[in-house]
Amino acid sequence: MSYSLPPLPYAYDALEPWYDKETVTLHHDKHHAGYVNGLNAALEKLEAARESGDFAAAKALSKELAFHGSGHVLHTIFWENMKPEGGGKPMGEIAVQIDNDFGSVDAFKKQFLAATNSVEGSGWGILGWSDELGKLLVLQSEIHQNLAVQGIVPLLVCDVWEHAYYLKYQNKRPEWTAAFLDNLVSWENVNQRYLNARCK
Ligand code: MN3
Repeated sequence: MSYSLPPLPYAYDALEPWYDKETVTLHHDKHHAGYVNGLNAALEKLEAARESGDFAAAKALSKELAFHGSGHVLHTIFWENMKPEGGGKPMGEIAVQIDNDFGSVDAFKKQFLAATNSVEGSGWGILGWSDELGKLLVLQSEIHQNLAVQGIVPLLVCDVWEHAYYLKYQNKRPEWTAAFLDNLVSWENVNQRYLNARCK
């Protein structure tokens, strides 16, 4: 089985003016597609290794799997996390849990933006649910997979690789992350992901 690039859940220009059509098009059709292709290539090479019994490349292929697999997963969540006319306040059960774990929506937003804006190099800001810890956590991710707390289920992810914002926002990463949170986030999607992730 191989994976394919999921279509965007809205038109390429649907997130204007906060997220421009040119960036969305390149980001989805080229960058996200690259991670899908990389994931499929890693899985094919691992299958070939199992067939031949030659695992000389196991270390490199494991890294490829983590990088491209995480890239595909995070981008899939990222597109679904946004909608036209998004932003506003968290709603539903996620709003209650944010109050429990961060004290207030405002405190959560400040922490999320501070963490996301200070990612070293390429990476992501992530709001995730840990069923083991019974808690929401704000995390940074370097590239796609480093600095994770194991077992976390990403609910809200903000891409801060330069390809995600540089055409429109240039070096002003905080303007991109503020636009994402204030004008693009679909809290309905984040809340549904929280409900799906929460088992205990
Ligand atoms: Mn990206």
